[in-house]
Formats: sequence, structure tokens, C-alpha cells
Amino acid sequence: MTLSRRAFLSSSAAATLLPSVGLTSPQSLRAAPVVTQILAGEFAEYGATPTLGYNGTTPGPLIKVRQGQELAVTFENRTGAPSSVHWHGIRIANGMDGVPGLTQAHVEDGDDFDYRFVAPDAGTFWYHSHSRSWEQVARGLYGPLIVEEAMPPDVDADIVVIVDDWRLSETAEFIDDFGAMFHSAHAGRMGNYAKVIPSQPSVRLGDRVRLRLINTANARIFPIDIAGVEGKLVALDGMPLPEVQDFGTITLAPAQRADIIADVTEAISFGFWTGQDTYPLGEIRLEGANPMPRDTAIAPLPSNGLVEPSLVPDRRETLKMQGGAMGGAHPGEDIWSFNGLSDLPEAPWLKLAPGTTVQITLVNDTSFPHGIHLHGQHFHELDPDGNIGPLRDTTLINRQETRDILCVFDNPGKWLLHCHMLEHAATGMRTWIEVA
Ligand SMILES: [Cu+2]
Repeated sequence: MTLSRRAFLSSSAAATLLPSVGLTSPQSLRAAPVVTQILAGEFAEYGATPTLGYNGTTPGPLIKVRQGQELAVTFENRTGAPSSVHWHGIRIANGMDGVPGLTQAHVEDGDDFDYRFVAPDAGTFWYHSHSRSWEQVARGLYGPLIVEEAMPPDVDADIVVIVDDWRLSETAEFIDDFGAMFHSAHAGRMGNYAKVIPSQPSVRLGDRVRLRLINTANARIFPIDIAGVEGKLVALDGMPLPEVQDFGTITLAPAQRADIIADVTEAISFGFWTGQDTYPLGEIRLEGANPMPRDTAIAPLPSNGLVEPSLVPDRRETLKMQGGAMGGAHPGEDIWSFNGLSDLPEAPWLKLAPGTTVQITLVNDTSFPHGIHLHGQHFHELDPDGNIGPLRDTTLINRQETRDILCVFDNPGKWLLHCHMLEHAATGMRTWIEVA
């Protein structure tokens, strides 16, 4: 038996890499006000920002568990307002999904709630407030959640890269226009400052790295260009791609994730293509060189083994997005609706027996893009020819476009289906599905 490179690195390089399995899961997650230096570089002199965070930081602590391991965290709400935690993308037990009014009661200020669940899929996930999320997430109540494979891929560094924007005044305080009608009726509340937050500041020339990109913004779609690496796209929304793919600009809607495994050729820089020019989001600098760079091919990650959908679905349904500024008339009672209904109806939109495969045609009959998120299970995107595409938990549908998704609903419970442009969800673009 030969000594594997992984075993060598995990024993010798632990001090400079992310801590290994199981060491980074806190026993409690305390949400409370914190002051954070968000503005960097030339803007840093504007000062620090009063925000909300978990365990004293925003983003909150990196929670890392091994696939199949139970995560047990006591959420302590000290924010001054009701809150809850949603574990985004985890195929979770319904009672732990963190949706007030559907899966649990609000956790009142000063109260605690024990979240305890098994994470069945390895991949890149995140957690965030699901109470007044359009304000609490924007103020900082979110963090990365990594579920590690039993046999992680052979890399020198495993780096989480949060991508976010913030809407700040020249005194570095949040502009207090949360919930303003203008944002809700248009594309959502956009920040005026954006950056990446990598989990480590430097890499070596020649390192093989795994980059886990997470878009935590309320509403901004980030087309991201990454310079300084050569490699492959290996996962989307936490789920491995069956084959690794070349990538150019990676577009992430709010809540979407992408995993890349790549070799470092220079400092890694991240740019956001605004449509007019490239806005620099930040970089991971170079420090030294790897004396033993890898020359092996980048292989697909192991599948999470989800049940494959039947090609002939049990049911076909259509979900039409309606409303918003410059949108047509719709019968919903709020700004946005699904199939003419705003917000959560008393009865679920669909009631499904466990194991039902449903093909849903998502029709965007509005003037804005929407990132539609299903709780509790992943679904396949279908291409226009009906071919099965990647597994996702959030799918971006541009204005006046249509996308079909195919989902095996095999997780019992009451599951939210909503736009992850958080202002849109708050003003009507939400419904729910019951699997029972
Ligand atoms: Cu939307």
C-alpha cells in the first residue's frame, strides 16, 4: 500500500487548510447584532457597518459535517425580532426546514430552537434566516454549510467563496429601505457594493483548489468571471455533475452555488460582469508555489445517489409567474403571484404521494428574472428538447422565458416553493407543495 497524497496533506497541512471533518460544527448558533467591516479597499474609510450575525460574525461560521452525519445546533435568537434558520438545499426532515407558518413557529427574540438533522447529500449548501428574510438575510444572517464526501476529492485547499452585495450609505450603514415597494415591484433590493468573501486569503501557485461559490445576495444575479485558475465545473447547487464541464462566465442567481476544481495559474480574481463592464469582486492572492503540483485529470465527484426520475412523469403541471412592474394584470392580491394566487394558499398547490415524478413547466410571464427555489428536494432542469440537465434546488428563469423541471417528490412534508429574489417572495411569489 502506498501513502496517499491526501493522507500526507491532511496530516501535514491541517494548520493552513480548512479544519477537517466534524471540527467546524458549532453546538450553537447565536443570532445577534454585530459590527462588521464590510467595505474594503478604497471604501474602507467609510467605516464599519452595524449588522446582524451568527456567533459574532457575518457571514456566520462555516458549518462542516460529513455526509450522513447528524448536525445538532441550538439556534439562539438574540436579534430583537422573530427569526428562524433554513438549511438551504438540504433534503431535510420537514420539521427542521425552518419556515415559520409552514414547518415551525417563529423563534421569538430571546428563545432557542434545537435544529437536529442528518445531511444526506455531500456538497455546498448554506443556511440563512427565513423570517423577514428580505431584511434579515440582507443584514447578515447567513453562513456556509458544507457536507463533506466520505472520500473528498484530492485538493490542496477547499475554499468557500461567498458572493454578496450590500446597500450602504456613505456612513457605511444599511440604507433603511427594506421592504420598499419600488424594490419589490422591480428586480428586488440590489446592493450598491459587492465583493467576494473567501474562506482563506491565499493559495500557492500550482495548488489544486476546490472553490465553492455561494450567491447569498437578496436579489442580484451575478455573472462571475474567474481568472487565475484552469479547471472544471464539478457541481451545481450542491449536486455533482455526472461529467465535469469546462466553464466560462458562471451565472449564479440568488441562493445558487457552483463548485469548481481547478489548478492555480496566478492570483485568483473574481469579476462581476454588470452588462457594461467588469466590477472587481476581490481576489485570493498568491503566496509561494506548490512544489508538487498535480497532473491528474479532474474527475467527477461521487454521485449523491438520488432516485432517478422516470422519463414519463406521473403528472405534468404549469406554474405561471405573474405581476410586478410592467407586468400584465393578474388576480393575485399582492404584487406577484403564481397561477393568479399571491402568497401561501390554505391548501397546497400540489398534494403528492411520496415518489411521484412531476414535470413542472415554469412560465415567467413577467418583466423580471426569477430564481425559483424548491425546499426539501432537488429537481432536474430540462433543456428545450426535454433532455435531462443538472440537479438544482434553485432555477433561474429570465423574463418571458419558460423552463421545465422534473422532480421526484420523495421527501414527506410541507415544502415551500418560492422566488429567491427575497422581495418577490415577500410580496406574493410563494406557494407550497405537500408530499404525504
Ligand atoms: Cu422573483
